[in-house]
Amino acid sequence: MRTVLTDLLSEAVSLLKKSRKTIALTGAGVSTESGIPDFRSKGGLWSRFDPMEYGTLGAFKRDPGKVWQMLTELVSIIDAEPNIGHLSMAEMEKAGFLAGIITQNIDSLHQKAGSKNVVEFHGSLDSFTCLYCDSSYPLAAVSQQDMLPTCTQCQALLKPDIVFFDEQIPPAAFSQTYDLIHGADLLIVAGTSCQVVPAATIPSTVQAQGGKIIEINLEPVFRGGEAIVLQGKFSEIMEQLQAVLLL
Ligand code: CNA
Repeated sequence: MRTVLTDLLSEAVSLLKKSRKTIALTGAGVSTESGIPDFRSKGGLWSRFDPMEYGTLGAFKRDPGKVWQMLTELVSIIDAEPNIGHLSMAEMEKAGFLAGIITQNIDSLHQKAGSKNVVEFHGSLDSFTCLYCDSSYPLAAVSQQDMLPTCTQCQALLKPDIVFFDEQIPPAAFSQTYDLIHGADLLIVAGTSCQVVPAATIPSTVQAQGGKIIEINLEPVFRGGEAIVLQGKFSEIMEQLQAVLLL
């Protein structure tokens, strides 16, 4: 007898096989198994750092040292490696089952895993820009400095190229996202609590054009008939999906 999860996996695989264009929306939960804490899970960053005190550009400019206490935990991503879930998504893209990924993550692990078409909706921690003269620095150069990295040209503060809560989504990320959404009839929503707008509106945009949703999460956001909900660890579920899909 098949388990419920196995039935749902088969349903998901059949949707993936039928789909003309599948895309993915990923969040911090896809990288927890690579050792990077997410925001909202138990023990996540927001249980220790208040988002409004640590997650805004205003806070960063007011008290950069304080915001760096939180950023330091994320800078550890320089050593993080993609997990089997990231690798499976890259394989799905290579095999033609995934047109691209819109990620809210700033850790570049999808690209490290080999995914080619990745939109970084909230920017990336891979580089830093001087708040005064706009000089750009790679993360490797910055992480060798102490906390509060400064520009070697003008000594002003460096800001990571991530999108804080009070900043706009970079226009290029927006247009790439809407290019990807165009014509998508299936969206995999993985490891996100879907609480941060405008990224959180992507599932309903895809649904509004007749698209279906497959959700992968430890504690799913979509319930009932709105989505195929694969509840569990991203890496385990993606590995199973990929195995059946790429038989
Ligand atoms: P979130 O609000 O912390 O939600 C994470 C979701 O993932 C939750 O629903 C969890 O249940 C789920 N989850 C956790 N672990 C797993 C797992 N192993 N398998 C499946 N599901 C899991 O994070 P969101 O991405 O929704 O919020 C968007 C923020 C988080 C963006 O601005 C990111 O920049 C930011 N962020 C990114 C990183 C990163 O780049 N790795 C880390 C922390 C925060």
